[in-house]
Formats: sequence, C-alpha cells, structure tokens
Amino acid sequence: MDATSRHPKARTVALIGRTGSGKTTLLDALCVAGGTLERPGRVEEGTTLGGNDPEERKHVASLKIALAPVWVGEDELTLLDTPGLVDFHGEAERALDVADVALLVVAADDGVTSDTVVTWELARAAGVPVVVFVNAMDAERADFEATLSALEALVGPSLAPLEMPIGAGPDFTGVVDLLADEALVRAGDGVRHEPVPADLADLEQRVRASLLEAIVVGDDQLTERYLEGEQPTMDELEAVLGHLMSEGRIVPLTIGSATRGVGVDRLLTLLDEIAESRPIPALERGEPVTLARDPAGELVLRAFKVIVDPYVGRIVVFEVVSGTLRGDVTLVNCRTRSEERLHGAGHLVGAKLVPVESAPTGDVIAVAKLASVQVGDYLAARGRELAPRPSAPLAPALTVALSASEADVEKVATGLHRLAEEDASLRVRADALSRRLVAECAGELHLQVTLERLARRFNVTASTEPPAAPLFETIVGSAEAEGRLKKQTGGHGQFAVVNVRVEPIDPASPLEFVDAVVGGAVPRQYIDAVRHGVEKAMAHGGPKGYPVVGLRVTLYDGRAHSVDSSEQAFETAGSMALRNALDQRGTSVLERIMAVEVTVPSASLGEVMTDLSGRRGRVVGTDQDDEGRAVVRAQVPEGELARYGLELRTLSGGRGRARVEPSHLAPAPASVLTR
Ligand SMILES: Nc1nc2c(ncn2[C@@H]2O[C@H](COP(=O)(O)OP(=O)(O)OP(=O)(O)O)[C@@H](O)[C@H]2O)c(=O)[nH]1
Ligand SMILES: [Mg+2]
Repeated sequence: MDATSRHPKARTVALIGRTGSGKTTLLDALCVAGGTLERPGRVEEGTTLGGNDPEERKHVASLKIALAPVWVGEDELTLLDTPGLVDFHGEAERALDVADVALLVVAADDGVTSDTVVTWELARAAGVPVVVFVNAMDAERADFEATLSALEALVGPSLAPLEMPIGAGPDFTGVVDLLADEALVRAGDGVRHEPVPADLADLEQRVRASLLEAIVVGDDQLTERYLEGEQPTMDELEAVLGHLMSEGRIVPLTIGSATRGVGVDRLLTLLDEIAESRPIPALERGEPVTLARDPAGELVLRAFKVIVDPYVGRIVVFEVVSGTLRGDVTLVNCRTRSEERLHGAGHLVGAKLVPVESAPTGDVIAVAKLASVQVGDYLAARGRELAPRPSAPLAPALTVALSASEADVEKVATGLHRLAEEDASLRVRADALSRRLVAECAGELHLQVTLERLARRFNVTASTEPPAAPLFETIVGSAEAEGRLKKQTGGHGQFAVVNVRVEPIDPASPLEFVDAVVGGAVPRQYIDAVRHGVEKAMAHGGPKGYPVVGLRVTLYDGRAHSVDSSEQAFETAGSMALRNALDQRGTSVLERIMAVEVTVPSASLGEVMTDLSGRRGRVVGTDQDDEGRAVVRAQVPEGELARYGLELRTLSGGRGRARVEPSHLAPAPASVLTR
C-alpha cells in the first residue's frame, strides 16, 4: 500500500504484561524508533516516560498509565504503558478500554507466569486483539524455546511467530523477519538488512512456509495465487495479517530487546501496518450502539482518564472517537448537557503536554481546564446522547476506613477524591453514619501507594482501620409520635409541636415524606423544616446506632406559635418526633446484600463456592463464559466482602475477578451485631 495515497491513521496500543517484563523500557525504545524521544531513559534512574513520579521511582515500577505518541511516516500510534503490578491492573483495564491493540510483553528470561496469564485474560475480556513481544532476548538467562512453548500453551494454535531469534543472551544479535525473508541485525545504533544466516536457512524456510499458509487462508484470492506458486508481497501479507489479528484468528509474535533496541523498529512498523481502530460499544439514547470510527464523521470525543498535574492543573485525556478535532472547538458534554470549550488540545508525552493543531479519529489528546468532565463522558454536537455501557465495578480487594487529625480531615477527603479521579482502582466514599472516609483499594500495596501520594501531593497523613460494618435500621411496624419543643430562654422562646405517623416501606426506597396537615396546624413555611429534621435524625442513627432507612413519615398535625416558632424549632421537633416513634415501636437491623458475580478458572470453582458460603453467601446460579471459565452469581452481605478481592486472588491464583453491585437490604443475623 502506498503510504501517500491514504489518510494518515491514528490508533492506540496498550502495553500490557507482568511487572518487570520491560514495558516501560520498551515504551522509550519505541519512542526513539518513532522519533518522539532522542534517547531512551532508564527505569532504575526514573528517567523513562512511564515511570518518573516519586512513587514510581521508589517502587521501581509503573503505577499508572503513561502515554506517548509515535509516528510511522504520517501515521500515529498512541502508546499506553500500563502497570504490571496486579494492584494497579485497574489502570491496565482502563487502557485496554480504549486500545485498538494490546501489546503483550513477555520477558524471555522469566517467561510466562500467572501474572502474564492475568494480563492476557484482561485483553481477551476487553475484546482487544493481541500482539506478543518476547522481550529481553539479550538477557543472560533468556530462553526463547521455553518462552515460546509456554506462550503456545496459553494462546493456542493462533499464535504466529513472525520472527526467529539470531542467537540468545549476550549473543543475541538480531532477528529473522519471516515475512520479509531476511535478517535484521543490529549494527551500531541502527539495523542492517542481511540474508538469513546459513545455519538458520532450512528451518526458516519451513517455518516461513507454514506462517504464509496461516496468513493467506485469510484471503481467497491470495490463497489461490499462493497455491499457483506466486509469492505474496509484504503489504499483501500484512493487510491480511491485520485482518486476521482483528478477528482474533492470529496472535502475531515478534522478538527483541528493549534495552538494546533490537526488533523495536520492526515492531513499530508492524503495529502501524496491522493495527486498525476498533468500533466502540456505547449507549445512544439509552440503546446499545456500536460507534463507527469515521474520520469524515461528526466530531465525538470520549474521556478516559483524568490527571491532576501540579503545574497545569486538571487534565482530561480523550480519545477521538470520530471526526477530526481542529483548533479550539466547543462541544456538549452528553452527561451534563453543558457546553465545554476545548482550548489548547495537546499530546501527552509522558508528563509533558505538547500542543497539536489537529487530531484525527483514533488520536488521543489531552485538554486542560475542563473542570466538570469525568472519565466515561462523551463530548459531541448538541443533540447526541452518548454514554458508556454500564458495567458493575470490580469487588474491592481491600476496604478500609481512614482517619486523620481534626485539622487534616478535610484535606484528606479532598486529596483522596482527587486521587480517586486519577486512579482507576481507587474508590472513595463517606460512611453514612460515622461520616468517616472509606477507601476501596486494590490491595495492600495500592493502599500504601495511595497514602504515599496523599502525603506527597496533599501534605497530609491518614491512618487506616477496618471499616465499620455497613448496617442500617428500620422501624418494625407503624407508630404515631409527637415531637414537642418548648423552651423559654430570655425574651424569645422556641416553640414547635409536630405529630407524625411512621410506617415501614421497602428499605431500599428513599424517605417518603407525606404532608397531611390540615387547617395550617403546621404553617406551610415550616413543613420543609420538619422534613429536614426527620432526615437528620435518620442519618444520625436510630436507637441501635445505625442509619435509619425505609420509612414513610406522614406529618398529620402540630402546633405553632406566632412569635416563638421558627424553622429551627420545627426542624428540632421533627427530629424529636421521629426518635420518639422509633423508640416506641422499636427497630430491626438490616445489612446490605450485594449481588456478586465471580469469574474463575473452572478448577477453582469448588473452593470459590465453599468460600462464598463461609461468607454467608447464597449462590443463585453458576454458568460458563466463552473462555470456559466458571461464572458464579451469589448474594453476599456487604460486610463479608471487605477483603474479598484480595482473598479471591489467593483462591484463584490471581485469575479470579468479581464484580459487585448493591442488591437489597435484609435483616442482619444476631451474630453480626455482636462483632
Ligand atoms: N536485559 C534486558 N533487560 C531489560 C529489557 N527490557 C527491560 N529490561 C529491564 O527489566 C527491568 C524492568 O523493566 P521495566 O521496563 O520497568 O518493566 P515493566 O514491564 O515496565 O514493569 P512494571 O512497570 O512494573 O510493570 C528493568 O531493569 C529494565 O532495565 C531487555 O530487553 N533486556
Ligand atoms: Mg513499567
């Protein structure tokens, strides 16, 4: 294909793989090959694009998505480096959500481990086509054969090596490119094209023939010509290969060394040739749709990441879903319906924002000063109603309550909310009753890094403890009660009387407040104050100390005084009336039941079921997914899930995932109350 006869293309590639496999090193190497960087940084020195903040330097690992654009001619690839550490896989998932291709990096000296399998499964679950890069071929203990057979076991017959290594370890000098039928040998800072070395020639011919057969089957015409003895061209082969890869029928494999820059140029040109923009599943006006990636279409952007930069402030990172962004434009946020002016869009190169004039479909751009755009938001012309398809969040690995000194409480809350915006694995909420902050983390290390970030960026320290059991109270039957406030303090008094009827309703529904006052017994302007009083008392907690839910409160009578009554007085009387009703009739304690969906390799099914019943879980069904894994649906009390993600990881060799959603409230057994 002639590069000048087509539109420039922009696509995204997510680098995934276990920690230490060399993704961040490869990101820099690809950036050197693609002209974005002059020379690569070093992970140990914290000078790479993808590992340069203080926490990443300290842990010598990537802890968030890092972005960088690279160019092949006019075409662009946005590379997304992701953390390999399991606690930070939320970021890898976020990158896979927008990736057109996943580049699975496997180090030839430590091969395929259970963490490699987990990242492979993340890409599969996201429906992203995969290219494998066997890295670190230069390492002392590099073992290509062992790595290849482990990958064959993982990927199956669709794994298609496009290269063969020349030498290994310190003797690794280059690769044989099977498509081009030539050797690419390292020479100084560049690559020399040479004939295939004589000692590999026989093997190369055989491997090449079977590779070509596997590719040409993807195109009838090509097959016919191939069978008649005609050699397909590189472009023809790569076009069909791209096609087969997009359909998941071929998983191409290439080889190299990120530190030595071997195989990196070839990897870049290959990615450019075979990566195609993926259609995006979304909702339009509530209906499931698949968004086409049309460069000539209407401009649509999707926000997938927020970064709070110490200098630039809040930056939103978008994927250009369709159309082309040119200069400053104003679009509508489909969620809030408010206009957003996009000013000064740029490419993120590591931590740096480099302005761009235009951004085509498939490009990834960052825009500052968009205070109300959140991850998942679509920006488009007015009238479009786009939204992401909903998915239940992953079960937290670890739920903790945070406390801080009185002076710091507010700063801790603001800091954590900011961090949660940036971090796909962190969720923060306020506990309804204790008002304490509760953080849902992806593991002990993630919690540690979160506290480190809090200390460095917001200059506050917080301590953690197990969260309070998430329990609630409701009234056991109907009751009528009065709240009477009558105080004479100096000149002005406080006077308010309210009479309420309190009845139980579905505990999941919000307060039903009914105004049934006749004849102005409670003047109109005080009705809302009574309601506030009732709400306050419910949030403050019932006789047993838990937030109160599931009530219909009917205000049917009361009394006011022309001078001594006030909103404040009626609010207090409202609270008193509710408390009296609860005390009179009594309350029962409820716990929240979560709908849990666990996906595990079928070998772990038995253990997972036993574990769920140990958590007072009720299994409602089991199933199998497309990949043959077991899917268990269960109802489990929320209080039993504080460390579920972590324990599931242990149970399933890191391969289990659980999604949770609130289901309903149910009576809590006595055993829970005495904990
Ligand atoms: N010998 C050799 N070492 C490599 C190569 N690529 C990376 N390394 C080294 O492997 C170590 C880990 O590399 P990283 O690039 O940080 O690995 P990563 O996959 O980004 O790790 P996480 O960020 O934790 O997921 C570093 O010491 C690198 O210098 C390679 O091609 N050859
Ligand atoms: Mg890294």
